Amino acid sequence: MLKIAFASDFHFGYGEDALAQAAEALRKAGDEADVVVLAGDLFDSRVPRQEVIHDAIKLLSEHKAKMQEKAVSSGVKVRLLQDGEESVQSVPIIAIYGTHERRTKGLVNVIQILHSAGLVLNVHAATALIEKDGEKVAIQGMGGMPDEFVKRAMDAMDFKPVEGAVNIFVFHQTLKELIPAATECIGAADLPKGFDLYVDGHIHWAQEFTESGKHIILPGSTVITQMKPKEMAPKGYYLYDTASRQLVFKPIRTRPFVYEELTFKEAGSADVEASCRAKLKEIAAAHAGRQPLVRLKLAGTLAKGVSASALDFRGLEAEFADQMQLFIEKEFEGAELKEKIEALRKARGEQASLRDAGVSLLRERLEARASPFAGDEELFSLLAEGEAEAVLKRLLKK
Ligand SMILES: [Mn+2]
Repeated sequence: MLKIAFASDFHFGYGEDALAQAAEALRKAGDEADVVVLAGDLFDSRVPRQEVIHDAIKLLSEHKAKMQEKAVSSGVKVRLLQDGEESVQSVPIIAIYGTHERRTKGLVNVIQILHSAGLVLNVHAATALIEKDGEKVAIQGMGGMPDEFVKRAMDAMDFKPVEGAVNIFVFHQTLKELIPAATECIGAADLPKGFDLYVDGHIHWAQEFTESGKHIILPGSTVITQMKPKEMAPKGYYLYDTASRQLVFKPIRTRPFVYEELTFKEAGSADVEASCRAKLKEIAAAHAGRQPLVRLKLAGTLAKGVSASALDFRGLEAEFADQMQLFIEKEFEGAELKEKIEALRKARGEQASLRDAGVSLLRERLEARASPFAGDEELFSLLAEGEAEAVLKRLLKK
């Protein structure tokens, strides 16, 4: 019987919690499982700072050593099938790159670096074969990519389950069943057929569901990056027993996150501040000593002559600075244009980095003008990477 843990979206480099909470997930998952699978976005950026890579390497090598030892004593064997070649491996940590780590063709991403360093087994366009006591599990996957190219790439890669094995497909995309507003992304029906379990990173909440006959899990992120109400649900990883085919969600200890909405009616600035203070005191008492993340959304209307932009919360922020990480958001009706633009910018940033948003805007514009550069995926990626020389070469070629 093999036990496999699935975790995702550690986002190393995103604040101090990312490393601590990934460490907690790896420690627990590594103790319970024979193999740990990481479904992308281990890092928060394409070219992480060396300090971030250093911390991640330290953490991964520590857990790899522990898991390797366990694999030897319990007789777990790992092989990698790639480009028609098979190699014996000793790394029980399997990964793909996510949309945050993805780089364009020809450039090296950080998951490839970890693979070359022998810290993870990269199963993008490759298959890890795990064997124990005559039982076989095949794990294959595809790294994260822009939604508009996924369907084509997935069809071209033509993923097939391995005969005689429990088959797991790992990927890192938006699914239209989960985000109905995302129009260009794939749905469960587009996923390769015949796998026993589909593991999707990218989506930051944990969920298990069946769609188009496919059993899909989202391990979710181990860190809060978006401060949406959905992030109040527990963070953790899934543990899969390949014999019983049972899946259990295992929560980890994380910094608490509290999202509260206060709605006002023709309130003056002193009323707003007093209500906020009372609510914050309540939250601070409920999570004493744990420095919760708190997002307070203020809605409704303000009294005549009171402007939302004139409301100053610096005093409140200072008052609670030792007890929580506080974000106060003003969403009063009739909010000024500046605030609306800011909210819009934030909403875009949550879907993709600003750089990605810029690139996808450029792509849309070029397509609308039927430019010869429309649909040139590599050009867009190179632009996003800031590879000026490569961009110039490409432009001169056309
Ligand atoms: Mn992510």
